[in-house]
Amino acid sequence: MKVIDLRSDTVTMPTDEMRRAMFEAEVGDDVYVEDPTVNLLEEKSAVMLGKEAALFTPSGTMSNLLAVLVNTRPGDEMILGSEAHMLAAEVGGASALGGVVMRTVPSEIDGRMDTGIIEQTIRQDNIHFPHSTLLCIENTQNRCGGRVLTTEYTSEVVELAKKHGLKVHLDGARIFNAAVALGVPASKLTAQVDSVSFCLSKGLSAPVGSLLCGRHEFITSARKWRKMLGGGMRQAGIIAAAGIVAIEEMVDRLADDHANAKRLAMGMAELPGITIYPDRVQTNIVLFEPPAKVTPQEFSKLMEDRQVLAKPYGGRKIRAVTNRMVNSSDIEETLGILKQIVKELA
Ligand code: TLP
Repeated sequence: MKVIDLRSDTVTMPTDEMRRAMFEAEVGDDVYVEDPTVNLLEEKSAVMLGKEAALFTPSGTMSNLLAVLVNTRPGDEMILGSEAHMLAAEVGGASALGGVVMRTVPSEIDGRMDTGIIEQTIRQDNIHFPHSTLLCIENTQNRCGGRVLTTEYTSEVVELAKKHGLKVHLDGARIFNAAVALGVPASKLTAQVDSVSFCLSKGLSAPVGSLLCGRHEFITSARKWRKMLGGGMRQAGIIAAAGIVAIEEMVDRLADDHANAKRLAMGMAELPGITIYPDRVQTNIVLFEPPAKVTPQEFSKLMEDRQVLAKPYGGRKIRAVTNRMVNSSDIEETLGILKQIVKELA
Protein backbone atom coordinates (compact mmCIF):
# COMPACT_ATOMS: atom_id res chain seq x y z
CA MET A 1 0.00 0.00 0.00
CA LYS A 2 1.31 3.43 -0.95
CA VAL A 3 2.44 5.69 1.87
CA ILE A 4 1.00 9.18 1.44
CA ASP A 5 3.80 11.33 2.78
CA LEU A 6 2.65 14.80 3.78
CA ARG A 7 5.39 15.44 6.35
CA SER A 8 7.14 17.90 4.06
CA ASP A 9 7.86 18.81 0.44
CA THR A 10 11.47 17.85 1.22
CA VAL A 11 10.44 14.19 0.65
CA THR A 12 10.16 14.73 -3.11
CA MET A 13 12.38 12.46 -5.21
CA PRO A 14 14.40 13.71 -8.18
CA THR A 15 12.70 13.34 -11.56
CA ASP A 16 14.04 11.11 -14.35
CA GLU A 17 15.09 14.27 -16.19
CA MET A 18 17.11 15.36 -13.16
CA ARG A 19 18.82 11.98 -12.92
CA ARG A 20 19.68 12.18 -16.61
CA ALA A 21 21.04 15.71 -16.25
CA MET A 22 23.12 14.58 -13.26
CA PHE A 23 24.56 11.68 -15.23
CA GLU A 24 25.51 13.91 -18.12
CA ALA A 25 26.66 16.95 -16.14
CA GLU A 26 29.88 18.63 -17.16
CA VAL A 27 31.86 19.22 -13.97
CA GLY A 28 35.00 20.88 -12.59
CA ASP A 29 36.38 21.94 -9.22
CA ASP A 30 33.90 24.41 -7.79
CA VAL A 31 36.27 25.60 -5.04
CA TYR A 32 38.26 27.08 -7.98
CA VAL A 33 34.91 28.30 -9.42
CA GLU A 34 35.59 25.96 -12.34
CA ASP A 35 32.47 23.81 -12.37
CA PRO A 36 30.53 24.97 -15.45
CA THR A 37 27.26 23.42 -14.25
CA VAL A 38 27.44 25.09 -10.84
CA ASN A 39 28.35 28.37 -12.52
CA LEU A 40 25.36 28.05 -14.83
CA LEU A 41 22.97 27.27 -11.97
CA GLU A 42 24.28 30.30 -10.06
CA GLU A 43 23.92 32.59 -13.10
CA LYS A 44 20.40 31.42 -13.86
CA SER A 45 19.34 31.70 -10.21
CA ALA A 46 20.67 35.25 -9.91
CA VAL A 47 18.75 36.27 -13.02
CA MET A 48 15.52 34.62 -11.84
CA LEU A 49 15.69 36.46 -8.52
CA GLY A 50 16.84 39.79 -9.93
CA LYS A 51 20.24 39.74 -8.22
CA GLU A 52 23.82 40.31 -9.43
CA ALA A 53 25.16 36.95 -8.27
CA ALA A 54 24.36 33.70 -6.52
CA LEU A 55 26.10 30.97 -4.52
CA PHE A 56 25.20 27.28 -4.49
CA THR A 57 25.10 25.86 -0.96
CA PRO A 58 24.19 22.45 0.46
CA SER A 59 21.08 23.64 2.34
CA GLY A 60 18.69 26.44 3.17
CA THR A 61 20.10 26.41 6.68
CA MET A 62 23.60 27.17 5.37
CA SER A 63 22.37 29.89 2.97
CA ASN A 64 20.52 31.66 5.79
CA LEU A 65 23.49 31.36 8.13
CA LEU A 66 25.80 32.82 5.46
CA ALA A 67 23.49 35.82 5.12
CA VAL A 68 23.81 36.39 8.86
CA LEU A 69 27.58 35.92 8.90
CA VAL A 70 28.16 38.35 6.02
CA ASN A 71 25.81 41.03 7.29
CA THR A 72 26.56 41.10 11.02
CA ARG A 73 29.36 41.10 13.58
CA PRO A 74 29.31 39.20 16.88
CA GLY A 75 27.17 41.09 19.40
CA ASP A 76 24.88 42.56 16.73
CA GLU A 77 21.16 42.06 16.88
CA MET A 78 19.02 40.64 14.08
CA ILE A 79 15.27 41.06 14.00
CA LEU A 80 13.02 38.27 12.81
CA GLY A 81 9.52 36.87 13.24
CA SER A 82 8.64 34.81 16.32
CA GLU A 83 7.71 31.97 13.94
CA ALA A 84 10.75 32.36 11.68
CA HIS A 85 12.35 29.14 10.53
CA MET A 86 15.75 30.74 11.20
CA LEU A 87 14.76 30.99 14.86
CA ALA A 88 12.77 27.79 15.23
CA ALA A 89 14.60 25.19 13.22
CA GLU A 90 18.15 26.20 12.28
CA VAL A 91 19.78 25.00 15.49
CA GLY A 92 20.48 28.52 16.76
CA GLY A 93 23.31 28.84 14.23
CA ALA A 94 23.11 32.62 14.00
CA SER A 95 23.83 32.85 17.73
CA ALA A 96 26.16 29.89 18.10
CA LEU A 97 28.32 30.59 15.06
CA GLY A 98 27.66 34.28 14.39
CA GLY A 99 27.39 35.51 18.00
CA VAL A 100 24.24 37.37 17.00
CA VAL A 101 21.30 38.12 19.28
CA MET A 102 18.02 37.01 17.72
CA ARG A 103 15.29 39.51 18.64
CA THR A 104 11.76 38.63 17.67
CA VAL A 105 8.71 40.54 16.53
CA PRO A 106 5.44 38.56 16.74
CA SER A 107 4.64 36.71 13.52
CA GLU A 108 1.03 37.41 12.61
CA ILE A 109 -1.30 34.67 11.39
CA ASP A 110 -0.68 35.84 7.81
CA GLY A 111 3.11 35.54 8.13
CA ARG A 112 3.80 39.28 8.37
CA MET A 113 5.40 41.23 11.20
CA ASP A 114 3.72 44.50 12.08
CA THR A 115 5.89 47.27 10.64
CA GLY A 116 5.13 49.55 13.63
CA ILE A 117 6.46 46.90 16.00
CA ILE A 118 9.50 46.32 13.78
CA GLU A 119 10.27 50.03 13.96
CA GLN A 120 9.97 50.04 17.76
CA THR A 121 12.24 47.01 17.93
CA ILE A 122 15.09 48.56 15.96
CA ARG A 123 17.68 49.83 18.44
CA GLN A 124 18.53 53.47 18.86
CA ASP A 125 22.17 54.46 19.04
CA ASN A 126 23.00 53.98 22.73
CA ILE A 127 26.16 52.77 24.46
CA HIS A 128 24.20 50.00 26.19
CA PHE A 129 22.53 48.55 23.14
CA PRO A 130 23.64 46.05 20.54
CA HIS A 131 23.53 47.26 16.94
CA SER A 132 20.44 46.20 14.98
CA THR A 133 22.00 45.33 11.66
CA LEU A 134 19.81 42.75 9.96
CA LEU A 135 16.10 42.17 9.44
CA CYS A 136 14.94 38.76 8.22
CA ILE A 137 11.63 37.97 6.58
CA GLU A 138 10.30 34.65 5.26
CA ASN A 139 8.26 34.04 2.11
CA THR A 140 6.34 31.78 2.12
CA GLN A 141 6.11 31.76 5.89
CA ASN A 142 6.33 28.08 6.77
CA ARG A 143 5.19 27.94 10.40
CA CYS A 144 2.27 30.29 9.73
CA GLY A 145 1.03 27.77 7.17
CA GLY A 146 2.83 28.69 3.94
CA ARG A 147 1.55 32.25 3.95
CA VAL A 148 2.53 34.58 1.14
CA LEU A 149 4.10 38.01 1.63
CA THR A 150 3.11 40.42 -1.11
CA THR A 151 5.43 42.67 -3.12
CA GLU A 152 3.88 45.69 -1.40
CA TYR A 153 4.56 44.35 2.08
CA THR A 154 8.12 43.39 1.16
CA SER A 155 8.75 46.88 -0.23
CA GLU A 156 7.32 48.49 2.90
CA VAL A 157 9.56 46.42 5.18
CA VAL A 158 12.65 47.07 3.07
CA GLU A 159 12.00 50.81 3.04
CA LEU A 160 11.69 50.79 6.82
CA ALA A 161 14.89 48.79 7.25
CA LYS A 162 16.79 51.10 4.86
CA LYS A 163 15.63 54.14 6.82
CA HIS A 164 17.37 52.70 9.88
CA GLY A 165 20.42 51.32 8.08
CA LEU A 166 19.51 47.61 8.39
CA LYS A 167 20.08 45.04 5.70
CA VAL A 168 17.17 42.75 4.76
CA HIS A 169 17.57 39.03 4.16
CA LEU A 170 14.67 37.03 2.77
CA ASP A 171 14.42 33.36 3.67
CA GLY A 172 12.78 32.37 0.43
CA ALA A 173 13.06 28.61 0.88
CA ARG A 174 9.65 28.47 -0.87
CA ILE A 175 9.79 31.76 -2.80
CA PHE A 176 8.61 30.05 -6.00
CA ASN A 177 5.48 28.86 -4.17
CA ALA A 178 4.82 32.50 -3.28
CA ALA A 179 5.46 33.62 -6.86
CA VAL A 180 3.14 30.97 -8.31
CA ALA A 181 0.41 31.77 -5.75
CA LEU A 182 0.58 35.48 -6.62
CA GLY A 183 1.04 34.90 -10.35
CA VAL A 184 4.17 37.09 -10.48
CA PRO A 185 7.80 36.36 -11.38
CA ALA A 186 9.85 35.53 -8.27
CA SER A 187 12.10 38.52 -8.98
CA LYS A 188 9.18 40.83 -8.17
CA LEU A 189 9.19 39.50 -4.62
CA THR A 190 12.96 39.57 -4.19
CA ALA A 191 14.28 42.58 -6.11
CA GLN A 192 13.94 44.89 -3.09
CA VAL A 193 15.81 42.81 -0.50
CA ASP A 194 19.58 42.75 -0.05
CA SER A 195 19.79 38.96 -0.10
CA VAL A 196 17.55 35.98 -0.64
CA SER A 197 17.95 32.24 -0.18
CA PHE A 198 15.81 29.63 -1.87
CA CYS A 199 15.69 25.83 -1.77
CA LEU A 200 15.97 23.39 -4.65
CA SER A 201 15.03 20.34 -2.64
CA LYS A 202 11.56 21.22 -1.44
CA GLY A 203 8.64 21.49 -3.88
CA LEU A 204 11.09 21.85 -6.78
CA SER A 205 12.14 18.22 -6.15
CA ALA A 206 15.91 18.41 -6.62
CA PRO A 207 17.85 16.06 -4.35
CA VAL A 208 20.10 18.68 -2.67
CA GLY A 209 20.83 22.34 -2.48
CA SER A 210 19.96 25.95 -2.00
CA LEU A 211 21.01 29.23 -3.60
CA LEU A 212 21.97 32.43 -1.84
CA CYS A 213 21.57 35.48 -4.07
CA GLY A 214 22.67 39.10 -3.67
CA ARG A 215 25.25 41.68 -4.78
CA HIS A 216 28.68 40.67 -6.09
CA GLU A 217 30.59 41.71 -2.92
CA PHE A 218 28.04 39.97 -0.73
CA ILE A 219 28.39 36.70 -2.66
CA THR A 220 32.21 36.94 -2.66
CA SER A 221 32.15 37.24 1.11
CA ALA A 222 29.54 34.46 1.46
CA ARG A 223 31.77 32.19 -0.67
CA LYS A 224 34.62 32.65 1.81
CA TRP A 225 32.33 31.98 4.79
CA ARG A 226 30.94 28.91 3.01
CA LYS A 227 34.49 27.56 2.74
CA MET A 228 35.05 28.18 6.45
CA LEU A 229 31.91 26.22 7.29
CA GLY A 230 33.18 23.29 5.26
CA GLY A 231 30.78 23.97 2.42
CA GLY A 232 33.37 24.25 -0.36
CA MET A 233 32.26 21.50 -2.72
CA ARG A 234 34.26 20.09 -5.62
CA GLN A 235 32.52 18.47 -8.63
CA ALA A 236 29.22 19.81 -7.33
CA GLY A 237 27.90 20.13 -10.88
CA ILE A 238 26.56 16.60 -10.39
CA ILE A 239 23.93 17.98 -8.01
CA ALA A 240 23.71 21.45 -9.54
CA ALA A 241 22.53 19.78 -12.78
CA ALA A 242 19.37 18.63 -11.02
CA GLY A 243 18.99 22.16 -9.65
CA ILE A 244 18.93 23.60 -13.18
CA VAL A 245 16.10 21.22 -14.10
CA ALA A 246 14.35 22.25 -10.86
CA ILE A 247 14.33 25.97 -11.61
CA GLU A 248 13.57 25.55 -15.31
CA GLU A 249 10.97 22.80 -15.26
CA MET A 250 9.46 22.47 -11.82
CA VAL A 251 8.20 25.93 -10.88
CA ASP A 252 4.87 26.00 -12.71
CA ARG A 253 3.76 22.62 -11.38
CA LEU A 254 3.77 24.01 -7.82
CA ALA A 255 0.24 25.18 -8.68
CA ASP A 256 -0.83 21.50 -8.50
CA ASP A 257 0.49 21.26 -4.94
CA HIS A 258 -1.42 24.41 -4.04
CA ALA A 259 -4.66 23.06 -5.54
CA ASN A 260 -4.19 19.79 -3.62
CA ALA A 261 -3.58 21.66 -0.37
CA LYS A 262 -6.72 23.71 -0.87
CA ARG A 263 -8.77 20.60 -1.61
CA LEU A 264 -7.35 18.87 1.47
CA ALA A 265 -8.22 21.85 3.66
CA MET A 266 -11.74 22.18 2.21
CA GLY A 267 -12.36 18.47 2.76
CA MET A 268 -11.03 18.62 6.32
CA ALA A 269 -13.35 21.53 7.08
CA GLU A 270 -16.24 19.12 6.66
CA LEU A 271 -14.93 16.67 9.24
CA PRO A 272 -16.36 17.09 12.74
CA GLY A 273 -13.81 17.91 15.43
CA ILE A 274 -11.05 19.07 13.10
CA THR A 275 -10.11 22.74 13.35
CA ILE A 276 -8.99 24.14 10.04
CA TYR A 277 -9.21 27.49 8.23
CA PRO A 278 -9.22 26.74 4.48
CA ASP A 279 -9.15 30.46 3.68
CA ARG A 280 -5.69 30.65 5.18
CA VAL A 281 -4.29 28.02 2.80
CA GLN A 282 -2.47 29.92 0.06
CA THR A 283 0.26 27.50 -1.01
CA ASN A 284 1.22 23.89 -0.19
CA ILE A 285 1.08 23.92 3.61
CA VAL A 286 -2.00 22.96 5.61
CA LEU A 287 -2.11 23.46 9.37
CA PHE A 288 -4.94 21.85 11.32
CA GLU A 289 -5.85 20.77 14.83
CA PRO A 290 -7.16 17.30 15.64
CA PRO A 291 -10.32 16.63 17.70
CA ALA A 292 -9.92 17.76 21.33
CA LYS A 293 -9.87 14.26 22.79
CA VAL A 294 -6.51 13.36 21.18
CA THR A 295 -3.11 14.99 21.13
CA PRO A 296 -1.52 15.91 17.78
CA GLN A 297 0.98 13.08 18.41
CA GLU A 298 -1.82 10.56 18.97
CA PHE A 299 -3.73 11.76 15.93
CA SER A 300 -0.73 11.63 13.62
CA LYS A 301 0.00 8.10 14.91
CA LEU A 302 -3.55 7.11 13.95
CA MET A 303 -2.86 8.55 10.49
CA GLU A 304 0.49 6.79 10.26
CA ASP A 305 -1.16 3.45 11.13
CA ARG A 306 -3.17 4.00 7.93
CA GLN A 307 -0.12 5.01 5.87
CA VAL A 308 -0.67 8.77 5.87
CA LEU A 309 2.18 10.81 7.31
CA ALA A 310 1.89 14.33 8.74
CA LYS A 311 3.90 16.12 11.43
CA PRO A 312 2.81 17.46 14.85
CA TYR A 313 3.85 21.10 14.55
CA GLY A 314 3.84 22.69 18.00
CA GLY A 315 0.90 23.35 20.30
CA ARG A 316 -2.21 21.58 18.99
CA LYS A 317 -1.13 21.88 15.38
CA ILE A 318 -0.40 19.23 12.77
CA ARG A 319 1.23 20.15 9.44
CA ALA A 320 0.46 18.49 6.12
CA VAL A 321 2.53 19.59 3.12
CA THR A 322 1.41 18.70 -0.37
CA ASN A 323 4.15 17.79 -2.80
CA ARG A 324 4.90 16.11 -6.14
CA MET A 325 4.77 12.60 -4.66
CA VAL A 326 1.10 13.06 -3.73
CA ASN A 327 -1.58 13.38 -6.41
CA SER A 328 -5.21 14.44 -6.25
CA SER A 329 -6.49 10.90 -5.73
CA ASP A 330 -4.10 10.52 -2.77
CA ILE A 331 -5.70 13.64 -1.34
CA GLU A 332 -9.16 12.08 -1.71
CA GLU A 333 -7.83 8.93 -0.08
CA THR A 334 -6.36 10.95 2.78
CA LEU A 335 -9.71 12.64 3.32
CA GLY A 336 -11.43 9.23 3.41
CA ILE A 337 -8.93 8.01 6.01
CA LEU A 338 -9.32 11.15 8.12
CA LYS A 339 -13.09 10.77 7.97
CA GLN A 340 -12.76 7.22 9.26
CA ILE A 341 -10.41 8.23 12.10
CA VAL A 342 -12.66 11.09 13.18
CA LYS A 343 -15.68 8.75 13.14
CA GLU A 344 -13.89 6.18 15.27
CA LEU A 345 -12.91 8.91 17.77
CA ALA A 346 -16.44 10.33 18.06
N1 TLP B 1 12.15 23.34 6.30
C1 TLP B 1 11.96 21.93 6.51
C2 TLP B 1 12.57 21.54 7.84
O1 TLP B 1 12.12 22.38 8.87
C3 TLP B 1 12.46 20.13 8.24
C4 TLP B 1 10.46 21.65 6.37
O2 TLP B 1 10.11 20.46 6.36
O3 TLP B 1 9.68 22.60 6.24
N2 TLP B 1 13.71 28.06 5.59
C5 TLP B 1 12.48 27.53 5.60
C6 TLP B 1 11.30 28.43 5.54
C7 TLP B 1 12.32 26.13 5.67
O4 TLP B 1 11.08 25.63 5.70
C8 TLP B 1 13.46 25.32 5.71
C9 TLP B 1 13.35 23.82 5.80
C10 TLP B 1 14.72 25.92 5.68
C11 TLP B 1 14.81 27.31 5.62
C12 TLP B 1 16.00 25.12 5.78
O5 TLP B 1 16.25 24.39 4.63
P1 TLP B 1 17.18 23.09 4.69
O6 TLP B 1 16.34 21.98 5.21
O7 TLP B 1 17.60 22.92 3.27
O8 TLP B 1 18.34 23.39 5.56
